[in-house]
Amino acid sequence: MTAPLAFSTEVATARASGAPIVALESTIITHGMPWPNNLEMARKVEQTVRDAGAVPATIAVMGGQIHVGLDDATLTELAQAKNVAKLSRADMAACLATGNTGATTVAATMIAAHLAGITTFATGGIGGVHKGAESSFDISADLQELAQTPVTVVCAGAKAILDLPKTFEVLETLGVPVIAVGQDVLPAFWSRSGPIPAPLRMDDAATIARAGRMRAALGLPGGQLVALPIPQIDEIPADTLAPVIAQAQDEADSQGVAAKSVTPFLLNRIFELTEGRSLASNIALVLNNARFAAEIAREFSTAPK
Ligand code: PSU
Repeated sequence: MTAPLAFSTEVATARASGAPIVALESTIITHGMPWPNNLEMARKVEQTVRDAGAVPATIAVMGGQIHVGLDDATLTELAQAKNVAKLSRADMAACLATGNTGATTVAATMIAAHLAGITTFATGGIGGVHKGAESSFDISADLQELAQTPVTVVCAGAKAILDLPKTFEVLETLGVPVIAVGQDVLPAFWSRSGPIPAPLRMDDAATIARAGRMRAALGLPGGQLVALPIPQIDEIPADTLAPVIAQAQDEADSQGVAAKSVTPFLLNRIFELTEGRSLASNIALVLNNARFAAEIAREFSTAPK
């Protein structure tokens, strides 16, 4: 049995010619943003990748296949679909076996991208260690995936709803290179900077691609996490957001929100409490990440093998 991959025409053509491809996830569409902003974001992010000289491959599970690249009709259908599963490493094969529809998180998108030979992936923010994890044990499978699957993931940091110091401690323990772009502190998703020093700093796409190839040459498993700060005009300062995040977290705790529902619940409450400002920032940072991921993908594709 081989992995059931289904490529869009655009992605199949890019694979045949060795053109750079950027993987994109679908949980951000189905669970991370409200309709119809989610579809608008998904289309814009694909166009941003094209404008930057690479081919977008949005990934989702449908009809027993891992779709790598979605046409506009499928993207539109997915963006409006209800009860879509949120897939990570644990449930991807089960979703394929049952023929259900599933959106891929960072972890599942990395698995699919690697199967498809795609080196670079753009998202908004990875999952991580949730606040209160010392009693809930809620740690995203995204972190383990970064430790074992060789894909370079471009994000704007881990989402600021998480316990950021613990998230980066775990990444360090797992041996994941965490690279801040152009600054010495890690960006914090909606905000350009946070209190955590960057473990590594690189200022250009070529160096990041070279480091990725070097990791493979050393026989080290796993990927790289690239943390690109949100553009200044789109950021929400961390101290403006802190009380909003705290309120959303309190509500999640008192309502007993757990497991896979925590991140979508918090993102939605922060959207409501900021009257949409958090969503505008989230979209801006995803577009910024997509553009930089396309640059990295181009560096990977032009480098001598
Ligand atoms: N980036 C965003 N919004 C999102 C996500 C990323 O801007 O909703 C998704 C990704 O799919 C990531 C998931 O894998 O959030 C993390 O979920 P959890 O904390 O349940 O692991």
